[in-house]
Amino acid sequence: MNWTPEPDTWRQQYDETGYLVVENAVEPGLLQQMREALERIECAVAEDTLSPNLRRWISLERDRAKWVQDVQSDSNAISNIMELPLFGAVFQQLIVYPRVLDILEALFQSTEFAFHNYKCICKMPGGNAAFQWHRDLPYLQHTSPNLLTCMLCIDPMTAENGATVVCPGSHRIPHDEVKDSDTDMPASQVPENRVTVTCPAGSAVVFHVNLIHGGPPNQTQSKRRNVIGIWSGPDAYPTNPHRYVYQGVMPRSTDPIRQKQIQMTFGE
Ligand SMILES: O=C(O)CCC(=O)C(=O)O
Repeated sequence: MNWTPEPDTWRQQYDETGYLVVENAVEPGLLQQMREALERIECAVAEDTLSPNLRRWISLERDRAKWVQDVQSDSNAISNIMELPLFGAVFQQLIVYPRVLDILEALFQSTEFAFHNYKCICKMPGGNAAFQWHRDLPYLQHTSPNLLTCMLCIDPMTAENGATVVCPGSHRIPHDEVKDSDTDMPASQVPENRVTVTCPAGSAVVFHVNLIHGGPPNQTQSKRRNVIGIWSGPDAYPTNPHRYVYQGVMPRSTDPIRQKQIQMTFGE
């Protein structure tokens, strides 16, 4: 499938609403490899064959139920896989995947953006993994809000399977007005202008980390999985002690030392 970057159109759409959907952002072959890798992780969890070093990054529905208000579940379905690049080469190479980098470069309007982390949010059949309304920024703790969330849809997103719901324009808030409690916002505080983002598998859904979003549970018998990346812009540095694997690499940087780092790390 041909890929024609449309930086001006992307930027314009993103500027208007704080989010952007780009179909075919992941080629079918790569999508298939990611699905297979995720299936292998699922099997290994079910068979309890993952090493503890990897197993520690996986939460099940029943784990999630312990820390999310009003969610009850005893399901052993996977809910979240953190530190995805540790789980296979396909997820490491996703850090330097050109189509995604084209979109990020257009939205940051810079080559000097950095990788933060990749995780996979799974809404499995029978699960009740609704996502409360929230902004991503308070989780991230950076010097500026110039960060993007880039969700890569492994499966189609539909209203029935728990597609992410966004509030267009809600990202326009001064940095110092974003509250720690914005990680869990009561529906009464959320603007009525809400859009359910439906799109085919292989789409990228990219949004500003201050965009209010959430999502209902999956009510179908099919899986709904998103590989979610966070990326930081040139003026956004972390202010907490946590670091993810590969955090800080800059796959589009024009700095020769950064390019050498990418080449030595990912062989590009
Ligand atoms: O997967 C989704 O629909 C939303 C996930 C999300 O909001 C998050 O990980 O912050």
